[in-house]
Amino acid sequence: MNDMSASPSASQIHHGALPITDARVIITCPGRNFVTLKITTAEGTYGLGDATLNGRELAVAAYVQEHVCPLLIGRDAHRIEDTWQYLYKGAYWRGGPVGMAAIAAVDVALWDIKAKVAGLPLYQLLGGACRNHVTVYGHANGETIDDTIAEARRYQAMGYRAIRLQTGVPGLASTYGVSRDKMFYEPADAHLPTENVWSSEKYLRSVPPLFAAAREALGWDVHLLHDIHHRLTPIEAGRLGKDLEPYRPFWLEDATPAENQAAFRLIRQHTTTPLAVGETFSSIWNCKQLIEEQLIDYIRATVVHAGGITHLRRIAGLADLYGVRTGCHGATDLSPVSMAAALHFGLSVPNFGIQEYMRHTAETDAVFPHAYGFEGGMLSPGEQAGLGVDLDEALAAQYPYRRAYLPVNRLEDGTMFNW
Ligand code: EZ4
Ligand code: CO
Repeated sequence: MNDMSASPSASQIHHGALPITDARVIITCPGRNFVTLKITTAEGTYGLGDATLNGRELAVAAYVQEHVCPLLIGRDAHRIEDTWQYLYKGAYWRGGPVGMAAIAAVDVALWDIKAKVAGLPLYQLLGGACRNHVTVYGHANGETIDDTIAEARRYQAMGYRAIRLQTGVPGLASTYGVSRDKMFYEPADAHLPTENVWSSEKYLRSVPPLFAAAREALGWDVHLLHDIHHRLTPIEAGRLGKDLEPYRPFWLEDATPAENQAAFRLIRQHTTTPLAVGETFSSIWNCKQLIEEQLIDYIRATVVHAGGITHLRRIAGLADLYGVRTGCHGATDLSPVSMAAALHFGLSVPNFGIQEYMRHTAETDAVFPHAYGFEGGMLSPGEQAGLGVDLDEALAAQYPYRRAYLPVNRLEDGTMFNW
């Protein structure tokens, strides 16, 4: 019999179902913009999902509020995988950073709800802890090599076992990733984009001396990382990787743009320095070749920008087959909701590598009270049921949205960069 009216539907409510009764977007700017989805169920349990896309926040807010929230009302909050498939495949226009951040927000909010209903911290639903804590790396940066090393020592004193080093490039007025405010660096800095001047030649000369001095000063028992922010060609990145080999960096991050995944073959041919990429990726399709050809060592895709916990687990599963470990993005534009999700994920995934951790300001932490905490270079998600993060809506309302952009780069002759 082919009775269409009797075909099963995802929105049908079964025994034990938990109907979604409300879904809405909350935008707040406690120093920087955050977009949060709050999903509430019939029995009052609610979950939070982060939908922040740095510099394009309102596009995702509108996508979620106008196009996704109407689809959620009445659905069973427990059907996480089916909801993911419905939003991804049902959109017809699949993927993309805006759409995948929107799906991520729903996915994380539903995991939060399921774990709260179960009365367990989320990592328990993901298979339980695979390790005791989540090792994180912090950012030490300074105008000069000496400043950067002084900062790195401060991070060591705070207990960090892994530190990303960025230093000003002599001859360039400003360098992305190098800030005046040390603890709370915020790259989205202006009402209209700041324009930085870039020179790969000057930059390439500046990094090996930084690493030489850092090993001399800090020794070998600390992991040292470096972020290129997609600013080199593959062959330039190959050279930098080779130049840094004697100092054994933990990884070189975002060496070159990865729209063309095969570009990493060229880097790989020239250096044994481990490679990490993927903070801007939105799906498994952005890293399939990178992983299958073992062109990278760490995949940096995050919960918020790559389709939530459900999709990030899929990426990690593929990566595990090829010896690629996770190294998730964890900058300040990922709200505490995403940071908590990253910690539950990181604690439970077998092929965890390292987690980035840039601290949020006290204002942000007050808007998003949370159970996770830092100790001895490690983060732990805490034992609260769910994600262990809340949103103080009254406080959030005191910080209205402010337009802000990431800087752009031009070469010394004015050419728009990155290549
Ligand atoms: O440029 O989060 O590794 N961290 C980084 C960050 C990113 C910003 C972009 O939104 O590269 O500083
Ligand atoms: Co980065």
